[in-house]
Amino acid sequence: MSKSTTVKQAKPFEFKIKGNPCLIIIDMQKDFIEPKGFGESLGNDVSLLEPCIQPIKSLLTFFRKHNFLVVHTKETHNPDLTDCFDAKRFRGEDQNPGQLKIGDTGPMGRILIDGEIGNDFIDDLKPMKNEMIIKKQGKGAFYNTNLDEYLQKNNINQLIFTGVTTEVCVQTSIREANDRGYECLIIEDATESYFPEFKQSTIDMITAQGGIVGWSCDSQTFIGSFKE
Ligand code: TIU
Repeated sequence: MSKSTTVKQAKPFEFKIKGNPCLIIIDMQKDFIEPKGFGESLGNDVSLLEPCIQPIKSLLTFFRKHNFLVVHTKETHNPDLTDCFDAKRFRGEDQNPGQLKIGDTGPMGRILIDGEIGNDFIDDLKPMKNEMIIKKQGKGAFYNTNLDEYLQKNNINQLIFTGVTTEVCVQTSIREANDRGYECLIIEDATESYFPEFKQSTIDMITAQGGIVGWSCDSQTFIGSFKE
């Protein structure tokens, strides 16, 4: 059990595990990680996100082995787009008239639409049947979802954050979680951004000022702490 585990090398100081932690995997969907999805439609080089896949797989295996809770989030919209603000859907349309936007049909199906191939999780990180999937329309995992309720019901107080992209959906979700009273640890090698410098800045912002938003460490440091 985790009761006495401490991640001694966490930044800005040790992270004491006080109960069972929950692994939060943010938006590991083809739409962001594979070509011809939403991420690429925004002009990004999606190959930059690939390095975080293996560390997330290692953490997922570890959490499953210990029977710790796992939550997978998914940025998604209904096919009729009634749950998508125009401010999100049409952002940048005038600047990039030829680009696919949310709801348009691309090679992986309709961009960011629930049930389409591109909107599904990548093959390496498919949820198991017993794992919670949180569908979200915003960047934050708590906005307009029942994530907080689900975590409270399961007596979770500490969240281990992974996924993409670091400064958009991951950072928004960590800030939402911190304001709701959760202790948050971001796993540095288990998150990526289309902008490496934004990833580093995000981790620095989270851990600065005595951990104003949370803690950080890498995946092997986290897993290794349970063996000490
Ligand atoms: N564009 C970008 O960096 N991210 C998103 O739109 N969503 C998530 O971060 N998942």
